[in-house]
Amino acid sequence: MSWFQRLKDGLKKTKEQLVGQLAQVLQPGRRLDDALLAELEEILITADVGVDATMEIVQTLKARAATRGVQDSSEVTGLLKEILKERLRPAEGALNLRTDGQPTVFLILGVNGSGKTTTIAKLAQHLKDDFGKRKIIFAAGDTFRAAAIEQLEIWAERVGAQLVKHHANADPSAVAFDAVERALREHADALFIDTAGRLHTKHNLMEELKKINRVVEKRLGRPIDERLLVLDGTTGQNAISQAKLFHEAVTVTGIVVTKLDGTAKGGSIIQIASALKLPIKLIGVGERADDLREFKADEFVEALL
Ligand SMILES: Nc1nc2c(ncn2[C@@H]2O[C@H](COP(=O)(O)OP(=O)(O)OP(=O)(O)O)[C@@H](O)[C@H]2O)c(=O)[nH]1
Ligand SMILES: [Mg+2]
Repeated sequence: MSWFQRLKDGLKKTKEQLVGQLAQVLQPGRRLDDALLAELEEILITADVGVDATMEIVQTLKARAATRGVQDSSEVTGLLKEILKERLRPAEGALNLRTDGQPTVFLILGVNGSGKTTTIAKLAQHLKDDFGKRKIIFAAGDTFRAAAIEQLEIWAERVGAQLVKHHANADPSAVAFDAVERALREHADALFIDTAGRLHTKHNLMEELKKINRVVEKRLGRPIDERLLVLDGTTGQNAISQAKLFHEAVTVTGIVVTKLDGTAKGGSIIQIASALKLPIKLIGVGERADDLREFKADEFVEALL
C-alpha cells in the first residue's frame, strides 16, 4: 500500500467527520454568507483545529472570497484547501541527516504515552528502507518506567537495531554516553536516544533531559542533530503547552505528531503548526513500523479533504 493511501486510511475518521459536516453546510446553491462562515468555524473547531487558527482561517477565506467575487458555497472547499496548504507549508521541515560519515544522533522527547518508543522504531525502519542507513543503535534512556527497556529491546530486534542498555533506574545520561561512544567507535549511521516521559516532577524531567543533552553533546563535540518532540495528535491544546515546556528546556528541532489515526481530531496538526513555530518533521498514522513519514502539507490536506 502506498504511503498516501495509508495516510488517507489513517486520517479516515477526521476526514469522514470533516467532509460529512462540510457537505451538510455547503449545500448546492447556498450563498457564502456570514451564517455559512459561522457554521464552517464550528466544524473546524470540532476537528480540533483550535480557536485561534480557526478564526484566522475563516477570516482569510472571507477576504479571499470577497476579492475573487466568490458567492457560492460550492467553491468553499477549494478555498479551504488552498488556505490550509498555505498555512501548513511553512511547517514542513526535512530531517537533518548527516552525510559526513558521522552518526546522525536523535534525542527523542515527549510526555509518557505520546509515542516516543514506537516513533524510534518506525523512524529506524524508514531510515533503513528509504535512506540506506544500515547500522542503527538504540539507547534505552527511559530507565524510569518498568518494562521500557524491554519494550525498546523488542523493537530493536524487530527492526534490526542494536541496543545499549543499563539496569533499571540507572542514570539515563550514562546510558546515552555509552551509546554515543559505541556509535562513534562502530561508525553507526544513526543513534536514537529514548527518554522517560514521566518523573517525580516535571522539573526533574526537564533537568534530566538537559543533562542528557549536555553529556551527549560534550562527547560528540557537536550539537545533537535532531531533538524531536513527540506529541500525541489527539491532545490538541495540551500538546502545545507541553511543547513549550520541552522547548524551553532543550531546544526542540522538530515535532513528530502521532496518533492522527483513530481520531476525528486530526485537525490538531493545524493548531500545532499555527501555535508552535517549530517544523513538523514527521507524522504517525498507526502502530505499524511503516506508519510514519515526513510531513508534507499538500499531501496532508489532499488526504484530509
Ligand atoms: N494508533 C496509533 N497508535 C500509536 C501511534 N504511535 C504510537 N502509538 C501507540 O501509543 C502507545 C504508546 O506508545 P509508546 O511509543 O510506548 O509511547 P512512549 O512515549 O514511549 O510512552 P512511555 O514510554 O510510557 O513514555 C503504544 O500503544 C503505541 O502503539 C500512532 O501513530 N497511531
Ligand atoms: Mg517509551
